[in-house]
Amino acid sequence: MIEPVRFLEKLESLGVRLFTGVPDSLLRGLCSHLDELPKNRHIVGANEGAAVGLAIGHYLRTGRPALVYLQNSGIGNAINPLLSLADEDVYGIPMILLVGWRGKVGVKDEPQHLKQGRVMEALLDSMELPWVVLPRNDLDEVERCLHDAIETAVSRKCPYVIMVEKGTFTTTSRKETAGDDDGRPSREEALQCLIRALGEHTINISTTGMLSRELFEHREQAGRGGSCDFLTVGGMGHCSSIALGIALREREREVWCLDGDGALLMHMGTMTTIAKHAPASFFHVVFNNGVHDSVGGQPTSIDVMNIPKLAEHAGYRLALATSALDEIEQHVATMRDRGGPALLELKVRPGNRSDIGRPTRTPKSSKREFMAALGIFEG
Ligand SMILES: Cc1ncc(C[n+]2csc(CCOP(=O)(O)OP(=O)(O)O)c2C)c(N)n1
Repeated sequence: MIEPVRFLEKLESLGVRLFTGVPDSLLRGLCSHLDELPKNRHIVGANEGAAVGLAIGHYLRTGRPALVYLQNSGIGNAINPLLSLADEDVYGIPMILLVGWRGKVGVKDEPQHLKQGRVMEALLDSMELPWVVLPRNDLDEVERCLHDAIETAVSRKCPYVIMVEKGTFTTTSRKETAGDDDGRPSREEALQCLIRALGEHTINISTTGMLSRELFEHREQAGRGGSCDFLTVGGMGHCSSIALGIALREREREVWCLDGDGALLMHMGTMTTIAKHAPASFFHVVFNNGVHDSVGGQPTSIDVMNIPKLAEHAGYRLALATSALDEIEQHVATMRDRGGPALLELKVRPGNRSDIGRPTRTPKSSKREFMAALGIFEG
């Protein structure tokens, strides 16, 4: 396995001065070291395409390639600026992409990672990007790989992809957050409290990562299948658009979008679409722990922003915030009273139970049940 510190030292010795990306659990060890770099050397992007944009700007101003890190599920966000700007057929911008390879054939993984993992090689080949798998045992080989990658990127003037398999980097244990939480509840506690306040008749769309796992487990334990829950297991950042699509055609029931701060930031423009189309049945709850908790707890940029103010300026009818569990029920009642689109920021602390389960149903059977609960039966 590779020590992240040595890996970063090597990259710095090869002239890499900017590290930017969206965190991934396979890169967890590396990402926690990046967090310790000064703010002008490490930037967590709002999404993977934005990180590619940062790398392009960095090259234009310094003549040096940056490193962009991401999970392979984020490659879709990056394809546009990669192929239509950085590509050697357009501007020709050197950069290194370090990509966590979820769903690699032969490695057990969740359904949402399997297709993306399987098509990775063909996808990179069809993008005509040079790529390699990072060796993980011999440090000399790792150094040669990095050296070749930078040399190729710089001489060909193109992005160069390094794929990272599971178990490549060593990880240190997660930073302790207890005592640093101002008494904020956990995401799971806040979720359970919210679900109680919502009752049985809402449609709930939950965001990517631990929140969906916690929701699923809660339903299983409560003996109800969660048939009115749709888990956004992939497509991070699109939970609110899915909820909007449903709310625009739903007359009877409320649609509650259960979002994360990282996911909200990833495609924040959707908030204006929500406000513009303004379904009265749309309610947005952001579980704000300030970090990408599900993949290792790297900070998001949400701390520079006031979420309720943002929602109000975007045009939501109402926006509230709390970190108190005993205020949730009253806030839900107020939102219902005023009607949507309305937003509630729940300030929660980072972290999750280590034994949290994973959805046991296939995505297809969950979809069928969800649609049937809405009275839609697929042919
Ligand atoms: C496009 C894309 N990029 C990255 C990921 C990896 N990923 C899964 S969950 C997650 C963090 C989500 O953070 P947030 O929305 O703040 O929720 P939290 O985990 O903190 O509850 C990330 C980065 C992904 N699934 N999809």
